[in-house]
Amino acid sequence: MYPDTRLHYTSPHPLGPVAIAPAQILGMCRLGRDEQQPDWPLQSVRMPVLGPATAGMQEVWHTSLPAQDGHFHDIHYRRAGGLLFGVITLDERQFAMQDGATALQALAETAYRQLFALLDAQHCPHLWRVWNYIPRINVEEHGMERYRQFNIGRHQAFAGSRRPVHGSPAACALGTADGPVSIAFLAADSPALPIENPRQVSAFAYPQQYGPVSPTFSRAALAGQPGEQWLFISGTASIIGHLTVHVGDVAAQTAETFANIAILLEQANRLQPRQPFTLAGLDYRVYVRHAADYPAVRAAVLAQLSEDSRVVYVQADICRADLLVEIEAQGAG
Ligand code: 3EB
Repeated sequence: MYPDTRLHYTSPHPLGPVAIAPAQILGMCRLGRDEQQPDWPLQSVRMPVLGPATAGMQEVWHTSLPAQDGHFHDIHYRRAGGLLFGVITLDERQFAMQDGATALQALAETAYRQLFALLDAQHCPHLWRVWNYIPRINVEEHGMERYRQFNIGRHQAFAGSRRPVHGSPAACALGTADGPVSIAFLAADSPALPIENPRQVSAFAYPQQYGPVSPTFSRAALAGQPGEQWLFISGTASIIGHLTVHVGDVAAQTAETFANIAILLEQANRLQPRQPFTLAGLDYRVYVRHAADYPAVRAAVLAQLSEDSRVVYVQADICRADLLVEIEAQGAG
């Protein structure tokens, strides 16, 4: 990375004017209610926010350098030094079923091919983190669950762009009730170190029972440069090996998810022992399948974290029908 590019993050806070110099904003994510399109890349996540701040929340990625704004096919991106943040928003109705590929599969392949082409053109080839939001992710259409259709298209773009799956970014893939497909990503000119969970089968090596083509993500990624390390923990769930555990028990699923997150922290700290990451030092996004489970999930989260921890809860569909909760986290060390 360029020596003076620093990646900054403003934790989720209620919607309102952004208190950061516009030139230094890389991009933003809004959860819940959508508002005006700002000048910078915006990922609008149409998921109800649970808990007190129900109107909506926003978080901002920014840098120490002025950013350049750009458009590339369907991508709106900003680049500062060796960092690039982009958002792709695509309407499935613009895609047709073709050669046995569903519209969603074609969309996923198109989106990721655009993404990789942009990163190549920008000499910013290293994908650190991807946030995938897909309408009606668990619905079965044309004989296959939509998440599985998405996985086929995504994988085809990885393969077609000669991207090895074992160097996959940290990621998440969640479902909205409706709206477009939205994919946000953070990339850089320096690689991230992928981290796997020894208690889990790597997602890119899942057996066929989860779909004909495996998802392409790493359990976590460690990125940055000496003196500034970022840890991105992918969407993490109550999975041991490749199996969902605690089916039907949302509190136990939450506790098991934290056990997996703790293992990922341990793995990261082994690679980066000087400034260890701690559970308390991370920002969390918690996806709850059933809004009614929010109190139980919150109680199970507070058994792991303190009251003043930075946690946002949203209602989302999770990409395995038996998962009731999924948690992702990130932080600088
Ligand atoms: C899992 O562990 C839960 O398809 O990009 C988590 C994180 C999950 C990322 C993705 C899926 C994805 O399999 C699901």
